[in-house]
Amino acid sequence: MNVEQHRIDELNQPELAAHQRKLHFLAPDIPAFDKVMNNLQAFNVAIPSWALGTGGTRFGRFSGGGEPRSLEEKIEDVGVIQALNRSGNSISLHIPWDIPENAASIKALAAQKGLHFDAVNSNTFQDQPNQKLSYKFGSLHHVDKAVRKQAIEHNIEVIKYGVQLNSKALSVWLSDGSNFPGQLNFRQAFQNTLESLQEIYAALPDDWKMWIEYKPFEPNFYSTTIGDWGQSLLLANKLGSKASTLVDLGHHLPNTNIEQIVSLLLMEGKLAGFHFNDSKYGDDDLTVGSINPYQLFLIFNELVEGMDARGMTHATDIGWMIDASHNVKDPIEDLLQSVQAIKLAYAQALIVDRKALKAAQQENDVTLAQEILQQAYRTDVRPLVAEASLRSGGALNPINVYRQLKVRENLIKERGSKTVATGL
Ligand code: PSV
Ligand code: MN
Repeated sequence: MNVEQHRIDELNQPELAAHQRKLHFLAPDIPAFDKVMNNLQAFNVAIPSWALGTGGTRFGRFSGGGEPRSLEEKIEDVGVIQALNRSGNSISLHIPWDIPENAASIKALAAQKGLHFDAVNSNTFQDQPNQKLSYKFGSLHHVDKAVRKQAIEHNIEVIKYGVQLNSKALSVWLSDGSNFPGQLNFRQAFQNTLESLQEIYAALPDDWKMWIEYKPFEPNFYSTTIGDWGQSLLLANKLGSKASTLVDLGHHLPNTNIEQIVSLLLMEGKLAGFHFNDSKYGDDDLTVGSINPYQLFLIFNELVEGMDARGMTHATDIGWMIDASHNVKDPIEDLLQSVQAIKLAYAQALIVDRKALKAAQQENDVTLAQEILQQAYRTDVRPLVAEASLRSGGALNPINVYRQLKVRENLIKERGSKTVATGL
């Protein structure tokens, strides 16, 4: 479904006066207003192709209506998101869930919607029909060289698909690990993983990156071979400058200080980027900002400070991606909410009084340092995010416009009420 610009403009109209009132009230308190606006307008988050369908759990799946039945339809859905919020201008593919059979036409369709392709993700955590060897006991870390070879070849094939689409990064997440003590020789598993990754790394084009994601548990419950940021960073350092560590917010044990991890990875030039989501217990894949928006702000606070310290461009120098999938919401609404939450946290981080914070830190003025951070966090920055969207041609309130346009109802008419998208 195409969302036409004039419809967005029309539906913005009734909200315009209230928006301008709120913006005029807030603007004098934002010293670098134009800079904040430029940053917000430039900021985009990649949409994962696997989040456009309804997610399931191991207990079942309740599919929603009008789910995309093909990669083309997923691109259409991302096009809707991009039209509404002007901050979702790319799509990240998971292979083989979404194989671009005809790269040229897929690329053209995406371009038509103002989209390009972000990182490509390999999948050696599931067995595919007709696959020769099983990944039951892992892939790149497997004790059997033949299994490792098969998994290496899959990753190289994924790079080839990515090259056709003009992607620039391979994102690797391994479920490799063990379920019981004694099952695995940790050193051997790590060495096998390193050697496998080295072969994949050798196949990366010059201008490509390899992003190494870590996760402490699930689907293995005793050990994961790339279980934390230390193990990922170790691999990235051994592999070379194209390899770095990808932080998925849901891949930490409870109460981990993720913002500190982010700060140090940035300092080392080894922060690949993010898979954003939120969680209460484990890798819950809930809507970004729905459980712990303060943590999200603290992460963005470190990102802005750390990226500025290295002279990096916020919008493009690391990978920003959502990795959430929900089982009871409309996936497009869920993604719109996630992007919105990310932009709010980013806006709050942009308005932190850095000079004052630095001075307070230097003086060990703990109270003042906390006040400064919370001053930014407690500022209602929604008018800033809405204004950035408006200036880029998006909706003041994307969810509201989405509902008024009856996008889901139209998709159900077009695609039916019992469609199932590929993914988890
Ligand atoms: C694993 O939990 C993960 O975070 C990886 O990024 C996978 O690619 C993705 O989820 C699959 O949903
Ligand atoms: Mn992830």
